[in-house]
Amino acid sequence: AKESFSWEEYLKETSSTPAPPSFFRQSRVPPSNDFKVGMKLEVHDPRNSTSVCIATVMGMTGVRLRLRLDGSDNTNDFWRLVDSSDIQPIGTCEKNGDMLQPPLGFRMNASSWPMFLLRTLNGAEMAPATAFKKEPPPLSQNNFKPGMKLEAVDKKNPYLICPATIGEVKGEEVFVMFDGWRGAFDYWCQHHSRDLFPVGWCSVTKHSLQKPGNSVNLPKNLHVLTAAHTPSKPSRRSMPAPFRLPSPLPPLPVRKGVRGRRPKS
Ligand code: MLZ
Repeated sequence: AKESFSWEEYLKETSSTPAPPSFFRQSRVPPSNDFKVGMKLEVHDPRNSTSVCIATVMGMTGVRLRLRLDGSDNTNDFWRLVDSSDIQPIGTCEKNGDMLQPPLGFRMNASSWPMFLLRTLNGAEMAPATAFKKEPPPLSQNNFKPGMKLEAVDKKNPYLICPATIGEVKGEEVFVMFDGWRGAFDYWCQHHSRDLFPVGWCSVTKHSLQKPGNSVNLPKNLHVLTAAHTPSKPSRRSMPAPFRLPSPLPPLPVRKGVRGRRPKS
């Protein structure tokens, strides 16, 4: 049996430090999840954010909801935090004088939307207003520094939260690197992205946290790497000894699809 991932050990092993919780756009005390599977709510269509749609809670993990737009197919589920400003109780839209819209890619003829809406809401269990928590305000400045550890949503597999490292900081943006995946899942995002969490978030909110992958994260500037830069005491996760760089060095795979040996999960 594989032992589960422990930040404490991993931080020691990698001699790294977590980004302070105050750097994240997350509540210091995580909200409670008072939703139930099957409840309906209003949400901004992620593919067309100006329109407000009806969605059903299809699943939950920690304080994240897996949502499906009513009238859409089952291939476009997406995730929102219980304190996301993208979600609101049913009735909010009408109160604001707006109209509920069919999702982009509505399964039926547009003319059947009004009747579909009536049917989908008839007898539906609506999420109570108390389940919607206030979104934390955006932070004034980007305080992240390269090397800081965090927990981040894997945008290619958005049900996963994985150990990650800040790779670069540029203005309002940060480059999120997933530990042990050789760059395959890395992305740039705003420092106040709701997909970034402080170390320990998953554990407190009871969301599962993936283990780092087992590929070595090769530095981008591999050509300047010499034997002198290789760790003298390799940790469990570094390359097996003897670690010799082939000469001449092969080019690093850069494009999607060229990456022939993508590490398996
Ligand atoms: N096993 C899957 C998921 C990997 C998730 C990595 N997250 C940083 C894959 O290899 O695509």
